[in-house]
Amino acid sequence: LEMEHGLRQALEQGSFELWYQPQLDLCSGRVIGVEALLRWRDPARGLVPPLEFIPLAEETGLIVPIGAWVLRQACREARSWLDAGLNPGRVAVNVAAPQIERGGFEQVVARVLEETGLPAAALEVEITESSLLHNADNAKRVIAALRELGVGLAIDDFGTGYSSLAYLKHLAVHRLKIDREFVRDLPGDGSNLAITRAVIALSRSLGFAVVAEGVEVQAQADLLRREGCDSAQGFLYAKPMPGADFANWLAARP
Ligand code: G
Ligand code: G
Ligand code: MN
Ligand code: NA
Repeated sequence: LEMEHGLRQALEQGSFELWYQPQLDLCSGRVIGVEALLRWRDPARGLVPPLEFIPLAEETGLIVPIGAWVLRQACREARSWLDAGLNPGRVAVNVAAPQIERGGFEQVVARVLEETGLPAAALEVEITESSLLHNADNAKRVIAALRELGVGLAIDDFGTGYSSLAYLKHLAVHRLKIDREFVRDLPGDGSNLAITRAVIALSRSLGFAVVAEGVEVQAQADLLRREGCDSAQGFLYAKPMPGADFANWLAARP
């Protein structure tokens, strides 16, 4: 109850911030996108990571206004990087199941794009595999509407749920994110290697781009590139950082 009060107060007082982690093309080394990651700066608790408050935000429905703030802030910051002559690629925003189930999500996205002046093609929405399956008919409708707008769609934590690639093909999905869990023990772990290979091969044959999460060492990047994975995100390249630091990081690249 105390944390719920804290979350409401954080929304009112502007105590949320977004940190950003770049995604790189595994062949060219170019930045192709950046994921926005929510943090809560609480006077008593310090910088609170999302796993400590997002479950409660989802239960209480507070994720709906928090998620709208995340979307607006990410689009605003991405617009400011474009205005500074930087090219961050697509900015990827995490979206939780209640935001989609509530109805009107596509209208919120359209309004935020209009207000911030960010081109739809510069935005990607990340939806977890499990939240997609929660209410499949509604999710399908929302995804079609986002595609109509020109917004990209990525399936987050892929491989941890039970959706089939054939089902995703049926939806207007652009990219799959291979969950960090499968990447962590590469290249040594044989079964994770088999899963990663299968996901990449099937994704490619169905026309999805693939991004691997949690890439920490060069051997993982090399293996993923060899297997045909398009892009990667992880500590090997950069940790999540505040927006101003990300703009500097981007500006310093050749
Ligand atoms: O940045 P960190 O590794 O602590 O993030 C942990 C998880 O929190 C991420 O995997 C992501 O799924 C989730 N997360 C981060 N930011 C957001 C957000 O803005 N909205 C939602 N719904 N989830 C987020
Ligand atoms: O939405 P998602 O669960 O994909 O969010 C990515 C999370 O993974 C962020 O919380 C980020 O801090 C974390 N992360 C990003 N890169 C790495 C990495 O290379 N190693 C580990 N252990 N965590 C990472
Ligand atoms: Mn994500
Ligand atoms: Na993920």
